[in-house]
Amino acid sequence: MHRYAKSKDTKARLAPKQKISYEKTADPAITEYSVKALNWLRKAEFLMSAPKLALCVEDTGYEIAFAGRSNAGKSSAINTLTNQKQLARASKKPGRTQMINFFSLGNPDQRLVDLPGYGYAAVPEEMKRVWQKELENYLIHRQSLQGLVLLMDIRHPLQHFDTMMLEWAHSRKLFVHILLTKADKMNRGPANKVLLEVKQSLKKMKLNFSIQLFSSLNRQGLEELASIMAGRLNYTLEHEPEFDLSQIPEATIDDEDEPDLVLKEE
Ligand SMILES: Nc1nc2c(ncn2[C@@H]2O[C@H](COP(=O)(O)OP(=O)(O)O)[C@@H](O)[C@H]2O)c(=O)[nH]1
Ligand SMILES: [Mg+2]
Repeated sequence: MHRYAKSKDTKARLAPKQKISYEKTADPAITEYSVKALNWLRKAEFLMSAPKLALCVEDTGYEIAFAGRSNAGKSSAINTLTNQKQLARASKKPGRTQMINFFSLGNPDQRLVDLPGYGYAAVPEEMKRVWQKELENYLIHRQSLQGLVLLMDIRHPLQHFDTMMLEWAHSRKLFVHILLTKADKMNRGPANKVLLEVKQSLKKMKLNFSIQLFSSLNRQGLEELASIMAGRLNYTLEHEPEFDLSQIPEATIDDEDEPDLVLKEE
């Protein structure tokens, strides 16, 4: 037998034993900026709900909109990000959030926006058509829109509407940051595998968007998201008081979701 043609078994036995380190390493996402950004995001207050673009708050300053299929976790993510249980009214009934909801961040010129979910099968056809038109109107004409956070349930990423939205955002040169939500529903290995697969699909589609794992349940990915939000909304550290991350109380969300109801893609 050739000396290099060893069986897999032999190779494994001859491989140097890897040392596994259990030392805690600091999460690189937790920076002074992210901690202060989280503190700032806690100032979120409900501004208003608009059924259509014409009735939205004045189109000045900066805003970031949360988009995704119904039940993807948009409202929960906004609640977690702002550390307010009820701010965006995470709903157990998918399709209920049919308004464009605005939240100010201590200043009406810096806002988060909870968009109506797209693609929910149980909404009557006519209503769906009207809503899609309004969503499109908002996305095309909103001057203060600095970008989108596109949320996809980690168990069902890149469905038809998601891909449409991503390609459309790319064609309009709109910034997009993708969240694979409910990451707590999977173990770390499989979750990272999905993350890699989605990254590869995006690359194939020539979509150069940032992406991360996120969970409102255990707050995974919170600091990373906070930093990105603050950066896009032009938040700066000047005149910010000292802040201690450990003083943020644990956020809680409604227990389990109802996945079967929303998996139907038309
Ligand atoms: N396990 C888990 N469930 C979540 C998470 N985020 C949201 N959910 C649940 O998913 C359902 C839909 O969430 P919601 O925020 O209302 O979604 P939206 O329709 O996109 O606004 C609710 O039952 C939430 O409790 C998460 O990170 N982990
Ligand atoms: Mg919602």
